[in-house]
Amino acid sequence: MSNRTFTMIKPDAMKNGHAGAIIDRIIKEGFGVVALKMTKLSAEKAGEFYAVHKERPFYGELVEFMSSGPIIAAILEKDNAVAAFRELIGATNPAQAAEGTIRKLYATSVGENAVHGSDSDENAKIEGDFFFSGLEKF
Ligand code: 3AN
Repeated sequence: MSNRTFTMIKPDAMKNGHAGAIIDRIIKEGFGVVALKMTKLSAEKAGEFYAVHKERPFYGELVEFMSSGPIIAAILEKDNAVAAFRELIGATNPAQAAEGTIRKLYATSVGENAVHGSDSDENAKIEGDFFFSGLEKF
Protein backbone atom coordinates (compact mmCIF):
# COMPACT_ATOMS: atom_id res chain seq x y z
CA MET A 1 0.00 0.00 0.00
CA SER A 2 3.05 2.26 0.04
CA ASN A 3 1.99 3.76 -3.29
CA ARG A 4 -1.39 5.08 -2.12
CA THR A 5 -2.50 8.22 -0.32
CA PHE A 6 -5.84 9.71 0.66
CA THR A 7 -7.07 13.24 0.00
CA MET A 8 -10.10 15.44 0.55
CA ILE A 9 -10.95 18.61 -1.32
CA LYS A 10 -12.20 20.64 1.64
CA PRO A 11 -15.40 22.76 1.87
CA ASP A 12 -13.56 26.05 1.18
CA ALA A 13 -12.12 24.84 -2.14
CA MET A 14 -15.48 23.32 -3.08
CA LYS A 15 -17.31 26.57 -2.29
CA ASN A 16 -14.73 28.68 -4.13
CA GLY A 17 -15.01 26.63 -7.32
CA HIS A 18 -11.52 25.09 -7.27
CA ALA A 19 -12.45 21.39 -7.23
CA GLY A 20 -12.11 20.90 -10.99
CA ALA A 21 -8.74 22.64 -11.18
CA ILE A 22 -7.43 20.66 -8.20
CA ILE A 23 -8.48 17.29 -9.63
CA ASP A 24 -7.00 18.25 -13.02
CA ARG A 25 -3.70 19.20 -11.37
CA ILE A 26 -3.57 15.94 -9.37
CA ILE A 27 -4.06 13.87 -12.53
CA LYS A 28 -1.52 15.95 -14.50
CA GLU A 29 1.01 15.33 -11.70
CA GLY A 30 0.72 11.62 -12.46
CA PHE A 31 -1.52 10.37 -9.66
CA GLY A 32 -3.92 7.58 -10.55
CA VAL A 33 -7.45 7.75 -9.10
CA VAL A 34 -8.27 4.56 -7.16
CA ALA A 35 -11.52 5.90 -5.63
CA LEU A 36 -13.39 9.20 -5.70
CA LYS A 37 -16.67 10.61 -4.39
CA MET A 38 -18.47 13.77 -3.34
CA THR A 39 -19.99 13.56 0.13
CA LYS A 40 -20.67 15.63 3.25
CA LEU A 41 -19.37 14.80 6.71
CA SER A 42 -21.68 15.12 9.71
CA ALA A 43 -20.06 16.85 12.71
CA GLU A 44 -19.88 13.44 14.35
CA LYS A 45 -18.08 11.85 11.38
CA ALA A 46 -15.69 14.81 11.04
CA GLY A 47 -14.91 14.51 14.75
CA GLU A 48 -14.16 10.83 14.30
CA PHE A 49 -11.93 11.45 11.26
CA TYR A 50 -9.90 14.09 13.14
CA ALA A 51 -9.98 12.32 16.54
CA VAL A 52 -6.16 12.40 16.62
CA HIS A 53 -6.40 16.22 16.97
CA LYS A 54 -8.97 16.10 19.80
CA GLU A 55 -6.70 17.83 22.31
CA ARG A 56 -5.56 20.58 19.91
CA PRO A 57 -7.08 24.06 20.45
CA PHE A 58 -8.41 24.20 16.89
CA TYR A 59 -10.29 20.86 17.04
CA GLY A 60 -13.79 22.37 17.44
CA GLU A 61 -13.21 24.85 14.63
CA LEU A 62 -11.79 22.09 12.40
CA VAL A 63 -14.79 19.79 12.96
CA GLU A 64 -17.23 22.65 12.33
CA PHE A 65 -15.47 23.67 9.13
CA MET A 66 -15.08 20.14 7.74
CA SER A 67 -18.80 19.47 8.25
CA SER A 68 -19.88 22.86 6.84
CA GLY A 69 -20.34 21.72 3.24
CA PRO A 70 -19.65 18.98 0.72
CA ILE A 71 -16.18 17.61 0.12
CA ILE A 72 -14.60 15.34 -2.49
CA ALA A 73 -12.75 12.35 -1.03
CA ALA A 74 -10.28 10.31 -3.09
CA ILE A 75 -7.67 7.57 -2.87
CA LEU A 76 -4.69 8.26 -5.13
CA GLU A 77 -1.88 6.08 -6.41
CA LYS A 78 1.69 6.96 -7.36
CA ASP A 79 5.22 5.88 -6.44
CA ASN A 80 5.93 7.28 -2.99
CA ALA A 81 2.37 8.68 -2.96
CA VAL A 82 2.22 10.09 0.59
CA ALA A 83 5.37 12.20 0.28
CA ALA A 84 4.76 13.12 -3.37
CA PHE A 85 1.25 14.34 -2.57
CA ARG A 86 2.34 16.35 0.47
CA GLU A 87 4.93 18.05 -1.71
CA LEU A 88 2.23 18.85 -4.29
CA ILE A 89 -0.15 20.37 -1.70
CA GLY A 90 2.49 22.37 0.22
CA ALA A 91 2.69 23.43 3.87
CA THR A 92 -0.36 23.35 6.18
CA ASN A 93 -0.27 27.15 6.38
CA PRO A 94 -0.71 28.50 2.83
CA ALA A 95 1.40 31.54 3.74
CA GLN A 96 4.33 29.13 4.13
CA ALA A 97 3.45 26.90 1.16
CA ALA A 98 5.88 26.84 -1.78
CA GLU A 99 4.98 28.63 -5.02
CA GLY A 100 2.82 26.56 -7.32
CA THR A 101 1.58 24.16 -4.63
CA ILE A 102 -2.15 23.52 -4.36
CA ARG A 103 -2.42 25.27 -0.98
CA LYS A 104 -0.44 28.27 -2.22
CA LEU A 105 -2.80 28.57 -5.18
CA TYR A 106 -6.14 27.79 -3.57
CA ALA A 107 -6.05 27.86 0.26
CA THR A 108 -7.04 30.92 2.26
CA SER A 109 -5.83 30.15 5.79
CA VAL A 110 -4.27 27.46 7.98
CA GLY A 111 -7.75 26.25 8.95
CA GLU A 112 -9.35 26.53 5.51
CA ASN A 113 -6.51 25.07 3.53
CA ALA A 114 -8.23 23.59 0.47
CA VAL A 115 -7.00 20.00 0.66
CA HIS A 116 -6.09 17.19 3.02
CA GLY A 117 -3.22 14.79 2.41
CA SER A 118 -2.40 11.74 4.55
CA ASP A 119 0.80 11.99 6.60
CA SER A 120 1.82 8.30 6.51
CA ASP A 121 1.13 5.06 4.65
CA GLU A 122 -0.64 3.73 7.74
CA ASN A 123 -2.96 6.75 7.96
CA ALA A 124 -3.57 6.70 4.20
CA LYS A 125 -5.01 3.19 4.56
CA ILE A 126 -7.10 4.08 7.65
CA GLU A 127 -8.44 7.27 6.04
CA GLY A 128 -9.22 5.62 2.69
CA ASP A 129 -11.09 2.83 4.47
CA PHE A 130 -13.02 5.45 6.46
CA PHE A 131 -14.67 6.68 3.23
CA PHE A 132 -14.59 3.80 0.75
CA SER A 133 -15.70 0.18 0.69
CA GLY A 134 -13.84 -2.44 -1.34
CA LEU A 135 -16.48 -2.12 -4.08
CA GLU A 136 -15.59 1.56 -4.56
CA LYS A 137 -11.85 1.09 -5.12
CA PHE A 138 -10.58 0.43 -8.66
P1 3AN B 1 -1.78 18.72 7.57
O1 3AN B 1 -3.21 18.67 7.05
O2 3AN B 1 -0.91 19.61 6.74
O3 3AN B 1 -1.20 17.36 7.81
P2 3AN B 1 -2.14 18.89 10.48
O4 3AN B 1 -2.27 17.38 10.49
O5 3AN B 1 -1.17 19.52 11.42
O6 3AN B 1 -1.83 19.43 9.00
O7 3AN B 1 -3.56 19.50 10.82
C1 3AN B 1 -4.74 18.91 10.37
C2 3AN B 1 -5.71 19.98 9.92
O8 3AN B 1 -6.03 20.79 11.03
C3 3AN B 1 -5.12 20.94 8.89
N1 3AN B 1 -5.25 20.47 7.53
C4 3AN B 1 -5.88 22.21 9.14
O9 3AN B 1 -7.11 22.19 8.42
C5 3AN B 1 -6.19 22.15 10.62
N2 3AN B 1 -5.26 22.99 11.37
C6 3AN B 1 -3.96 22.74 11.64
N3 3AN B 1 -3.41 23.72 12.36
C7 3AN B 1 -4.40 24.61 12.57
C8 3AN B 1 -4.48 25.87 13.26
N4 3AN B 1 -3.42 26.39 13.87
N5 3AN B 1 -5.67 26.52 13.25
C9 3AN B 1 -6.76 26.00 12.64
N6 3AN B 1 -6.75 24.82 11.98
C10 3AN B 1 -5.59 24.15 11.94
